[in-house]
Amino acid sequence: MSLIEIKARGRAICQKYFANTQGRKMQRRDFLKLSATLGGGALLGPLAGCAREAAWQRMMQAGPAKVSRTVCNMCFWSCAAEMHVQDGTPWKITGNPDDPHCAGRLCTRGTAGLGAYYDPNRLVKPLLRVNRGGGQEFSVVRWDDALDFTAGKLQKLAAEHGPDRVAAMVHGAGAAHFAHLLRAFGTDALAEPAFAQCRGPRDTGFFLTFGQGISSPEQTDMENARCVVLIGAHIGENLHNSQVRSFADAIRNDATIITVDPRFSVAAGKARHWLPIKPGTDIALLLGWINVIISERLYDPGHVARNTLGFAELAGYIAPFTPEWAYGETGIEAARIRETARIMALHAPATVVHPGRHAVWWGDDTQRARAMAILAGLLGVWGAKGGYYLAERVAVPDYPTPAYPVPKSSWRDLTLKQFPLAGAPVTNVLLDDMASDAPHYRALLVYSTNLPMTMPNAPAQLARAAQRLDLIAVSDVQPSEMTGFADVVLPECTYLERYDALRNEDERDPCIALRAPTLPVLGESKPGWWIAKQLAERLGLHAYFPWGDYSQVLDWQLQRLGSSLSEMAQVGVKHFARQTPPYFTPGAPQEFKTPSGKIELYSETLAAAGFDPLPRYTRHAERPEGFYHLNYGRAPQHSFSRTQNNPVLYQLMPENLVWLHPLAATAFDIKDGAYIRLVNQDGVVSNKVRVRVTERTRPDSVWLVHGFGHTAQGLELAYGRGAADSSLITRVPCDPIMGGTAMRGNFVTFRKEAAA
Ligand SMILES: Nc1nc2c(c(=O)[nH]1)N[C@H]1C(S)=C(S)[C@@H](COP(=O)(O)OP(=O)(O)OC[C@H]3O[C@@H](n4cnc5c(=O)[nH]c(N)nc54)[C@H](O)[C@@H]3O)O[C@H]1N2
Ligand SMILES: Nc1nc2c(c(=O)[nH]1)N[C@H]1C(S)=C(S)[C@@H](COP(=O)(O)OP(=O)(O)OC[C@H]3O[C@@H](n4cnc5c(=O)[nH]c(N)nc54)[C@H](O)[C@@H]3O)O[C@H]1N2
Ligand code: SF4
Ligand SMILES: [Mo]
Repeated sequence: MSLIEIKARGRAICQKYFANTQGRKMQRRDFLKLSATLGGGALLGPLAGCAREAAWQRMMQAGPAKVSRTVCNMCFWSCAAEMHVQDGTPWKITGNPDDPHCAGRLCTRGTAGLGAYYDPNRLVKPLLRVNRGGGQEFSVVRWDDALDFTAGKLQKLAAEHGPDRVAAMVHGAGAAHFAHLLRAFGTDALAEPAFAQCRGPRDTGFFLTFGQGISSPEQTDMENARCVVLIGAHIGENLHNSQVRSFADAIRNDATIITVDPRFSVAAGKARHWLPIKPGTDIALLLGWINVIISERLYDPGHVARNTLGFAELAGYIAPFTPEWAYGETGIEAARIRETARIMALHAPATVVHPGRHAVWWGDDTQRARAMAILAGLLGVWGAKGGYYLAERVAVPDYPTPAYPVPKSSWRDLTLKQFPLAGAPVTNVLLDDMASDAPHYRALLVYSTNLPMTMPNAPAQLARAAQRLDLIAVSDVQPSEMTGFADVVLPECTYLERYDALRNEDERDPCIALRAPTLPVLGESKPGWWIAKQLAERLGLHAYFPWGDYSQVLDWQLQRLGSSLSEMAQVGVKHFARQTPPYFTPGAPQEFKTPSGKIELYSETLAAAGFDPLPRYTRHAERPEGFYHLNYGRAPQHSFSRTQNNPVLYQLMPENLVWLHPLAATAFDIKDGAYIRLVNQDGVVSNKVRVRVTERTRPDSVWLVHGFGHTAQGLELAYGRGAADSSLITRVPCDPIMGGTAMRGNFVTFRKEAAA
């Protein structure tokens, strides 16, 4: 099929698909039609809900579907998937039944992958900025021009300042190709938003306590738990496939669910105990719980003596933090704090204190993670059945290439001065530098991350950086907000059209999965590995990319694991035997990778770096008169800011709504369904957004799903729909320990819109 044909087909399908719904309120009927299709596990490609009859007819007449195997990239859970193509026409994507990440069923977003493939707004040709500093004008260029331009800028920069002066911000599986390229070039400044905008504080807090961070998938043994404690973690709306399943197992097994959330989340609806905490006071609750467990001696003294360090210091420190004290901070009655602490201890070690994932809340987030880790450590749940299992990964060998040069400067030079215990490069440190008057980093490569909506205050900083840097190169699949800052746009094909590095993560049962092309490449878009290799060749780095096609690398690795590319094409997922048991032997001494080899309740490492060795509770800013906490999170139909333009998911959820408590709505005389604007504490005004009046949020907070409110005009469906939490998050303290950008301490009031 030619590009023109594919695009024409995509357009026609998409137009038919939402012709009835675009520009007006989505009808319940439309939703049911589609969700019925989705619920049945068979999304009829982008045809669902429009020409359903025709599709059925065709299916009945068509031959058997051809199935090929790959890995989903609609979010980072990376479920193994199967593409079904019938008579040359993509039909549906389903889950690989052999995959522990999905157990054969993809989520809403995963089944909508064809929407990403056929999105008529996709980038299919390289672009070069016309006149820098002017408007956003790009001209379509040949790949050679785009690659020569990019490599030329990098070479000039290396000659004048050194290759270490290039930084990259990357996310997802394809990032590995660009990391390899830039390490070979001579820089180590490769930051992911998954650290300082997401999991960094959690992993740092657990690392300090247990000697290792929490991985993805989180090693929570919910299917065997008797008690699950969710602090914020809004599983169900946060839709990580097998995690939702194991949470459902816990519910089915009648485990006691304790949910701490200022909002009546989906998970709270399944909980025996919902603790609607005052936002920002979780450390007080955690200290109150620890106080109960210690003062009532609800811990196993044998475990504490054998496996922990600093219990005496903790016990002394915790004494004043009684449940009565915690009530004053959190608004949760002392009796409920006692009761829930006793339940956790009763079921320990089969108690999952879920570590959460998006952990950048208030700026003392590593300390909150520490408090959670201390609670888990006291209860002895690490390495215990029904607590945290011990994860393992497969030893996938690296394809042999020369050693990387030692960069002349390291990301650590800038970062550790500010954030001494940052275990990974910090995006905001790099961006602060690039927006400063004399930046150390002079070029930025961005791969698969939409920084303007991902990093608070990024648009203004990127605008400054664009004035100062020699190069901003962006690889994306769609004309996102980020591409608006690019000098050169390198269009990647979607995950359905390419190979990527093997999925190899810390698992309960070690396994690998292969992302492989399942559909023809659309237009001139190219896989990330190809783009990286082409740049390498222009930079004289052939030796690092000594293969012709990335499938050779994969086959080489797979052969050494006793498999092959052709076997993986058949199975999609391959399992390996565990080397060690998934749990510690009960009663035996345990070993941790901390300096002391024990669970560090008291942290010498923190003390030595000048931080509180035991978690300190600090009060955060109170909301100003007439303002409300801005709370945000996920909806099952969307991922971050990447799916709002997907025609299938657009149909399911075209805009976000702002949740207001009836008391707030009454105070401002705002009706359910009205459009309003949100105005934050610094006077920033949002797009207009529709109101949902509901008691599911606390009277002091509003709720918004992240990812909406796009300003990139090339995203024809998503542009201007809903409000962007990211634009309203302007007060952003950083976690002093690891640099995470705290996003929760922002407040909004309301501006009414004249009825349209
Ligand atoms: N559908 C979908 N699922 C996703 C994603 C997606 O984009 N779409 N993204 C994935 C990724 S990368 C991540 S990191 C996760 C994020 O998902 P989580 O880790 O679950 O997110 P959090 O932001 O920690 O938690 C959000 C919840 O915290 C509550 N909350 C707000 N303030 C407070 C507070 O002060 N205290 C307490 N206790 N709770 C509070 C909110 O009401 C909300 O219910 O989701 C993952 N799953
Ligand atoms: N305000 C606010 N900010 C947040 C969050 C929040 O809830 N609110 N959540 C935080 C969290 S938990 C996380 S993990 C981060 C996530 O942050 P990001 O990883 O930046 O997530 P997205 O917003 O989905 O942006 C992904 C970009 O990659 C592009 N893309 C998608 N697929 C591909 C592909 O296959 N190849 C290439 N080259 N590009 C692709 C998309 O078009 C999009 O431009 O955001 C963080 N920032
Ligand atoms: S959880 Fe859903 S979107 Fe994420 S990888 Fe799995 S199927 Fe894809
Ligand atoms: Mo995240």
